[in-house]
Amino acid sequence: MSAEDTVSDAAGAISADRFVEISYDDVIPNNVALGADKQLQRALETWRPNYLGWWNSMGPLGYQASDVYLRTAVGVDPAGWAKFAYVKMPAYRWGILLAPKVEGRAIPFGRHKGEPAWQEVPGEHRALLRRLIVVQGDTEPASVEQQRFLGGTAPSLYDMRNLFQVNVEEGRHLWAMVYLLVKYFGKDGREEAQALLERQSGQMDNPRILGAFNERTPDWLSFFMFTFFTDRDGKMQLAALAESGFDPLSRTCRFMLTEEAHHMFVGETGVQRTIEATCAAMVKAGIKDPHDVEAVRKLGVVDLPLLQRKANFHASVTRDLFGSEISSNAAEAFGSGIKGRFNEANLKGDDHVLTDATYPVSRVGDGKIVVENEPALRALNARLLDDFIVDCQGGVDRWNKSIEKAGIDFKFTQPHKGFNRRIGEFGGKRISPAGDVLTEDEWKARSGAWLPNDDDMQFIASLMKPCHEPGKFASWIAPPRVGVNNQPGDFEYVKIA
Ligand code: BYC
Repeated sequence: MSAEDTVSDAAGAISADRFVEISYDDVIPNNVALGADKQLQRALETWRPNYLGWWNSMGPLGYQASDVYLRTAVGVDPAGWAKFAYVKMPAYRWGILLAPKVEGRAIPFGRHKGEPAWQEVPGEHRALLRRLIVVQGDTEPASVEQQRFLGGTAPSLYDMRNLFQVNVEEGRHLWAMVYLLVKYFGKDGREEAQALLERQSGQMDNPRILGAFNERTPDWLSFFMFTFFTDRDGKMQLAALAESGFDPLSRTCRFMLTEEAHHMFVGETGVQRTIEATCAAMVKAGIKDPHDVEAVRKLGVVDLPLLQRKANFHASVTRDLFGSEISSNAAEAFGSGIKGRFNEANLKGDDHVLTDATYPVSRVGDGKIVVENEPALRALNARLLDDFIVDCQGGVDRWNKSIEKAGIDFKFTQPHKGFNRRIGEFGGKRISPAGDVLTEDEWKARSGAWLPNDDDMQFIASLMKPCHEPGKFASWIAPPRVGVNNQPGDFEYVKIA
């Protein structure tokens, strides 16, 4: 039985009423009646081999012939949308899935507030809309490229499977944006769809659009931090786009958010399990001081100050993804009803038009950090960034609980918003994690203690040894509390071929 058959069988086991809306008979699984739109179907079927070519050359290195225990979306009902089965990655059923249409939906914000949501691209906002869809689409394959080499050093089959799950779903998110481009933007949409496969993470001549997606993801700690912080930018941005007055974008993003939750889970629990392994080893060896780095590293686990430096790096690079705090692009996207705020439709206490509203924005003034009120419309990126920082804190608090439980005196903190920024109000300014404004010399003298240094990276690299035996885990990471889909501890998540 082929991997595709396995998934079809699995999908067939889903109750008929849920399954009926997704066609898995088509080459491209979908719930958008693709078969009824021959031109679109042809365009996507033309793009598909190019996508598979990209996947084979830029997707996970190795393991493409292995059976991986993956979930595949088989419906858009939140109560039962996915099915687990062994699949070979190239046979994953990448498809086009939109959340159900809400009849009578109105545009929830901006100048067009209250008008019926658009089912077609509004001509006057076409360029802006296309740009946002392209930027969103560009991040998806970029992250797969960044994570290409990680399978070979997976600390367990469980983690390897999670990596591949994230990868195939980022691939599906690319499909989601390509669907919008090809269906709604004609020839230039098709050209953009092709260009999404041509830019490459970290490539000098043709890099990915946003900074963080050209950074390397060289090791598993980077992967966990990336999925904790950067995938959470994905959540915030998708949530803002899910509010869009352009209904197909809204519906697409709403379904993508369902998948995104797992990616952040992988990141949060990956760091958590690393912390647990460190604390358990320290307790066992009778080491009380988390800053006794030499002693801790000898145990084959990651010292907590190093994890803090990794978090500082990923938090700050990800914060740059929100763009400048003060942005006329963001004001225009909001005013025109294209991109809302986080949780827009449920925000109480304002008019969702924001003509006269203000928002407090932090910046450097007179050698110290000041907070100034700015027109809320122009400060939307600042606001989304603040929402993101709040969202991160829940995970950081849970990490701290584990440390506290182990009786170790250490607490993770998020660095100040201005720390290590390249974009926006703090771009190029020197701010300590505590929020002090520094001179260049002070920064040079102290930043090695705040960001991963060469010694840290070498130590992490020394830990990155594969552990590919079912039920076994590398020394530096604890097993998960529950298996994927409640599978037992020694489950063979990847049958390495
Ligand atoms: N690097 O007014 P500005 C995800 C550009 S992650 C390089 O400051 P704006 C995922 C900007 O493009 C979510 N360039 O900001 C996670 C603009 O250029 P143009 C991805 C940058 O436009 C993990 C110029 O600077 N989705 O899904 O208000 C795995 C001035 O821009 C950067 C989105 O981001 C940067 N960091 O907002 C997989 C949503 N920042 O247009 C996936 C869609 C800014 O003048 N994108 N620039 O040539 C947007 O909403 C906006 O484009 C941004 C920027 C929020 C990114």
